[in-house]
Amino acid sequence: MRLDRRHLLRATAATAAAPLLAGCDRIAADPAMRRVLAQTEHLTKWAQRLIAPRAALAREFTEADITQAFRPNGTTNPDDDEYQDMAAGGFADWRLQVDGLVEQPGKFSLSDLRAMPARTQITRHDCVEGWSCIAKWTGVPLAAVLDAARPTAEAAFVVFHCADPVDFDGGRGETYYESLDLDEARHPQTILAYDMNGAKLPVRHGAPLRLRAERQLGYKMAKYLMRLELVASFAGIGGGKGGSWEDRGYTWYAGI
Ligand SMILES: Nc1nc2c(c(=O)[nH]1)N[C@H]1C(S)=C(S)[C@@H](COP(=O)(O)O)O[C@H]1N2
Ligand SMILES: [Mo]
Repeated sequence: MRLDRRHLLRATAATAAAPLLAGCDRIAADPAMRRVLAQTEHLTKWAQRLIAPRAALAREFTEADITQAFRPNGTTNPDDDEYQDMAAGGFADWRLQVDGLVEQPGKFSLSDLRAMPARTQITRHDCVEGWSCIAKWTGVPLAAVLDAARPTAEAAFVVFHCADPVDFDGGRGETYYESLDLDEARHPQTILAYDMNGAKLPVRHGAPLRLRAERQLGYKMAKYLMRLELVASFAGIGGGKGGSWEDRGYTWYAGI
């Protein structure tokens, strides 16, 4: 029997996505929903890795497909003094810190990142709230940044630390964070984007740098990046589930 990728994905996506239209906050609070998400996660990850090679590309679109008013979501202007100061200075003082389980920790300015290899992709962003938008993203492949930092043999995940304080569902002084495993981090369409639709990334969409991981749901795509931390596990980071939304019940593997 030939496995039909579309069918399987549609089946798993339907289970995972249908009840999610209710919106981010309510789902996270519902224990039944948490169980559904936990069960579906294993099926989705298993199905995707079985039928789609890990290197498979997410669909790319044309300029004509770009959504005119891309919807901003979650934080749209971080409520943080340090961030506001950097924004006022055009992010000249902003640096991306890369540390944790790496041989070469370091800091990258925007011009450092712009001098590295670049990739442009027109892709669709899917939020679990039930909306999608298409945009053109340009940035440095995360693989290139990892090559510069040289993760150690123990490193298994990249944790993305953001500037914005979490203000949903009991955020207690934490800032937004997310994570990917190293396979997903090194996927060719996983980029740290500094441009959107041919212009500087606007603040509402994550200036000066945001993650694009095109085979994952919207909440994985951390905006307002400040620090990449290479880790062996999520223990001791936030609630220990690998992301601010994961700590509130969302699945860590958010493949689409
Ligand atoms: N730092 C940070 N990143 C974030 C969020 C957030 O609130 N803070 N929201 C996530 C969610 S749920 C979505 S759908 C997308 C929204 O990206 P956009 O504002 O460019 O549409 O960002 C994701 N990344
Ligand atoms: Mo989202």
